Amino acid sequence: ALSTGIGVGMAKQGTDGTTDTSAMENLVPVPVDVKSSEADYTLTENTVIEVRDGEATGVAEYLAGLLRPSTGYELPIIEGSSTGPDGSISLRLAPDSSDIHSQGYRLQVNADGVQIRASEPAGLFAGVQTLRQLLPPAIEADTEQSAEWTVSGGRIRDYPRFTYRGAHLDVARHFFDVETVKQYIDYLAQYKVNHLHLHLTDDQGWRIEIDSWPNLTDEGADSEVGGGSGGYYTKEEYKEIVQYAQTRFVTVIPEIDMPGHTGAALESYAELNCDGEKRQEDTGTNVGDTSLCLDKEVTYEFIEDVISEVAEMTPGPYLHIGGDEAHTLSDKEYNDFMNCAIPMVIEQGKRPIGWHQILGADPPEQTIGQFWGTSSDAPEVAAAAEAGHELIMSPATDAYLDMKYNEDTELGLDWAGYTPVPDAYDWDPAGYIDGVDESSIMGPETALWSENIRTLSDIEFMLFPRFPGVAELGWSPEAKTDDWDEFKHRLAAQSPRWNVQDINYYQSPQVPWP
Ligand code: TNX
Repeated sequence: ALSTGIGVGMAKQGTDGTTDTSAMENLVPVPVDVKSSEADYTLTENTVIEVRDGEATGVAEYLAGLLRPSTGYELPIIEGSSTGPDGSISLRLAPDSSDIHSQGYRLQVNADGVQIRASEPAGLFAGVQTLRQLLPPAIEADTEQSAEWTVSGGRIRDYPRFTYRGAHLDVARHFFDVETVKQYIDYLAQYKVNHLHLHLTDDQGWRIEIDSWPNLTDEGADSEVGGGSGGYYTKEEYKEIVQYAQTRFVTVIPEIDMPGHTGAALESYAELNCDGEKRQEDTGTNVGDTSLCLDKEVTYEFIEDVISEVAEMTPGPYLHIGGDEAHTLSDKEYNDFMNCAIPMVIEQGKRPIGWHQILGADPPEQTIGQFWGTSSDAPEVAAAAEAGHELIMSPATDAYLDMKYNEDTELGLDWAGYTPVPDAYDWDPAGYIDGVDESSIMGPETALWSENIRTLSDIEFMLFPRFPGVAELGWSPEAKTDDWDEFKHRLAAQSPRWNVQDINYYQSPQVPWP
């Protein structure tokens, strides 16, 4: 590989003038520190994956799972210190290196092999995602390819700007099966995003089995926007998603939206309605016209049961209780309700998250607000941050990937405006809201609402190419993420991989595709 000719605003080119898709200069997210060299390593049928520590074996297996199908090589995982005749990929946990951030890693490639060092398995995993991009795009194939499996030479030192990097998926408006969610998780992992927020309940469907309230799924799950058949995750399936995510160092955050957006629960149980009658099935896209009945004791028994069952099947530290668009309630009613619900989450040992309206209830300091506003002028949110609340940043103008790219986009919505590809990248998670300090920001999170998103292919179209941009804002240093004209070349260099992965991405004319 060449190491010259890299100017600002120009991705690295190969000798034939085309973008060198696997150059160290073209990584997304861009690492903290990169020094490329000419000393490439070539993977062969003799390469071994070497781990020094049992704790690294899971990551080694994941890596082998990525490399074996396309290379057709055996790539045995060997514990201890041994090198194959043609070198090895070595994954090393170095707990003594206090200079490595818990999610960070160091990667070194020379003619003898590849070494990834980290203080935690999560860091090794991030390093593996980097290694993946240093190989030719054909590495993404799921069948054997004939290629020269060259890894670009050099050294990388890398760690995230924000420890929290999230992606939300609405499985309520349209239901997505376990396989689709697993694929979504894989896209997150590919771009070093480490939290999956599942919007599990809404007016149009209840998507998670709750033993103590079986009608939620017996009656409340068989619908979706447009009248489709819906669906839900059994507890076993939910655990399968959680475990799959764990192998990719992704934490699942379940959201049970309340007290609004509860039409599916109100349709399942008459007693949750103030008038004692079951609500009609909802297959439309109205928002804000449903609420649990706040005057009934059974409502609080219901949320306590649901919160405790969801907490019990969720190993991650967070539980999201929605709290958006409860338009039928007064501020006092809403705040009183939240001041009952939030302690229930804390009681279950989870940290509560809510859409940023929840901060208006003046909840305990550990409550996290997820900002979904459209303006930098949000004094209530700034005041809550000042009072100690942390924020997850999902501004609808930039991070709502259900917004259309432009007026010609068929999928998606436009209530927050259009979000062309540069806009999803041209913002700063820590600088969006006036008067909020970076120390209050946990990190960015993309949202993907599914009013008219029905299939994996639809998901891919809205995600790519915007999602890798937001993922980079979450991972990479601020000083390296403020130039769309530089980023667009690295983004373009990802597309040969997406082609091999068969991702249905939007071929925006604003990206200089190779
Ligand atoms: C607003 S954002 C909503 C959702 C919709 C979304 C569509 C938020 C907290 N609530 O109910 O699906 O807009 O973009």
